[in-house]
Amino acid sequence: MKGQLLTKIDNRTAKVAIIGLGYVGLPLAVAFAENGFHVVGIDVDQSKVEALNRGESYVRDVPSARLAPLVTVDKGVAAGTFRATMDYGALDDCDAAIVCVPTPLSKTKDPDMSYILAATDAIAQHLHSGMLVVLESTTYPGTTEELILPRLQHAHGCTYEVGQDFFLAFSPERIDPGRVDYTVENTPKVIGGITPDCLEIASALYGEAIEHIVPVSSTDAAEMVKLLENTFRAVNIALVNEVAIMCDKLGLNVWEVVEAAATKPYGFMKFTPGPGVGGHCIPLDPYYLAWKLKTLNYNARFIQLAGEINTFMPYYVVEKVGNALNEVRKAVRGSRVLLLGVTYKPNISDLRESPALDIIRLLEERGAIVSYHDPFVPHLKLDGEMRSSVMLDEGTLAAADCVVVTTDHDAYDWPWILGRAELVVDTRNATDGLRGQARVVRL
Ligand code: SAJ
Repeated sequence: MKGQLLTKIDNRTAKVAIIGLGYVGLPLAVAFAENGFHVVGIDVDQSKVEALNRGESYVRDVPSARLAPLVTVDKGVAAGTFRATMDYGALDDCDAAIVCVPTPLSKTKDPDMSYILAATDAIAQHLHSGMLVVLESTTYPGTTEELILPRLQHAHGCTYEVGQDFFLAFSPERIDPGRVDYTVENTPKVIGGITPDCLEIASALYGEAIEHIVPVSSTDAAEMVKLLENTFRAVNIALVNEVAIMCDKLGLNVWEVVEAAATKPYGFMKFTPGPGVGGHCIPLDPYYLAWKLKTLNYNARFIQLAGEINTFMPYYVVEKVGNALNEVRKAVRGSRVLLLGVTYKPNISDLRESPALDIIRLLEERGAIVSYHDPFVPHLKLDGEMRSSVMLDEGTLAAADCVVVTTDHDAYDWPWILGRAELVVDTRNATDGLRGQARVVRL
């Protein structure tokens, strides 16, 4: 089986299935198709499947102009192709299935494995000899071996020997939406296999589309690599957030301190304070690791503490807004507060876990009249209530008792804003070095 599969990979006759066509799956599907493979994308969302088969991309990192040439109706096309479907039956003639489905947290911050399990059970129904299965979704160490392997070994009433009849690996996704310098193709790809042959085959396949493969000794190790990467970020962001709080108490400018520390050419990595931590990775991934260690009676203290500090930051920002209003003899209650930028990081439209949403809630709980502007978010639904971005003009700025810079999109003209706002609480140091009529309070 191994020889046959390696040959099909080498001559690109191997058919590749990508399960989950989001910001991870679609770029990967296109990368394989552009490298000469016939790729079938499987997703549960019919509108996505139909859009993709029309050559229309909904993922910013994959322009439609790049997708369209790969979507073919003529199976005779020699080059690589891509088509999307909702039918897992497509796996019957696929040689590889790569799972790129979400791994959210439940309300109690426990891993929600439902998407991975649904995909695994669907693959199991179509598992056949000589198939490679790879999981890319971020998850706790042990998932591939403990949850996926058993379901595939006894697929549809048969017995399949891993490393003989089928091959199983884990390879963490390293997609950073919106980033252009690092892409699927040029970001090193860590891979761990259940057996050495599993690793060899997965490495051969990814090696056809990705420049640098980083093999590790097991799927558990590969799962842990990803969690270290993102826990590293969560902990260091929490550290610099706590440094911001300390600098405030010491009467120091944390931004000056961070910038100066960042001149150290070795042994330091710059992180900046902010209003909290958003996104689909950093606030969530570390809790997958903490959850696993809890089952082993170990308390991952850095992860817990980082989570506490990062989730405290919206409260801290609201406290600063209250103090800033107090300085101009205004109460939070009844004051008009305008947030600039509600996405979780600049120049994207993603609202997931955005701290700006917590700041809106907290300010309204204290009686403020809150509005927002965000060029990427014309409308948003917060706790069931639809809201719309206001026009950003002299009127809205003049009417605001306090303007809060929550996300520093490049589109903002900060000198113009400072020239028209009365009071600005800047959580991103976006107005650093700028002067205007506005009184500016920074983190
Ligand atoms: N943040 C700070 N201070 C910082 C860095 C980030 O407050 O110094 C905040 C951001 O405002 C945001 C949150 O943390 O709200 C997450 O920011 P992020 O830059 O980590 O962005 P993400 O969530 O898109 O993280 C992705 C991750 N990519 C993958 O998981 C494959 C992460 O591993 C990348 O390192 C990160 O992009 C990146 O470097 O841009």
